Amino acid sequence: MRVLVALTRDISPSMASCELTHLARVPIDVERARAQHREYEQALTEAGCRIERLASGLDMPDSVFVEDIAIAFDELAIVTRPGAEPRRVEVPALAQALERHRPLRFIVPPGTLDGGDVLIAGRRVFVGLSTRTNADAVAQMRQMLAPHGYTVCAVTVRGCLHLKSAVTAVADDTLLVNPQWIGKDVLSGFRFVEVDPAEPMAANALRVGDLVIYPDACPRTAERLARHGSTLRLVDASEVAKAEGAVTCCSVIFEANTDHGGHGGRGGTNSRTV
Ligand code: CIR
Repeated sequence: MRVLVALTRDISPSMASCELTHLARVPIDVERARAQHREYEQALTEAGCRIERLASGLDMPDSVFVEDIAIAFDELAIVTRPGAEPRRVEVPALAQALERHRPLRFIVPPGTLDGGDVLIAGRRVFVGLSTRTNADAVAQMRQMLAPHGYTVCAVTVRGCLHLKSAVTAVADDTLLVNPQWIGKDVLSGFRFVEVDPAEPMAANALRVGDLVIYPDACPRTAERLARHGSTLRLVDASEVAKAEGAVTCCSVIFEANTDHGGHGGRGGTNSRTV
């Protein structure tokens, strides 16, 4: 039976001091953020995930955004070197947690990579060149992934923090996209649902199996997705949004090993578009 693991991490008591790039700082209600994070984990459970939650700390305000620290493939996991230097303290615990599930590869200097810049579509991996992710990291990823049959394609991100602020997958063949932030021409072979122009932050959706976990703050785009045929599980993500995060950022999802024998290595095709 297919079992999914979702790695998550506690909201830090210091979340209000998070990194910010495009947003102005506004107060964050940490208790509310915690309650919303529990609801998010509940949605992941409903989608079939087993939650493995890591502890946070005062020294890691952005700890909840685990997506940026590691990217899980069927065959291996890539541990990043986050573009924001203060976030590198988040790395060791993620690496330790993932090492039980996958062989690890590490991005090394001068490479910098945030997992929010990585969109996996079967054997195609799109990597956003952003303020956090550089070409050296893309070259390192190419070397790590080529032996497993993946192609890695660098795409330029403009106007937003990460590639997945601009585009995420809502089905194997369909991407939810904000065309102001990413050119659709670089994402050939897909169908597209565009965000409602009044909701620029709406392109981040988390697809898990048949369910799309989606922020309730984007009702117009939610309607477009429903019309397209997506089954939405709405969540309130208001507090992580103030920290420039969204729904994909708060988990690292992968198939659990079924062989009880340590690392993955199932050798099949990467079946997910995430
Ligand atoms: C940061 O700037 O690093 C955090 N405040 C937000 C990271 C959001 N992560 C993501 O979109 N993957």
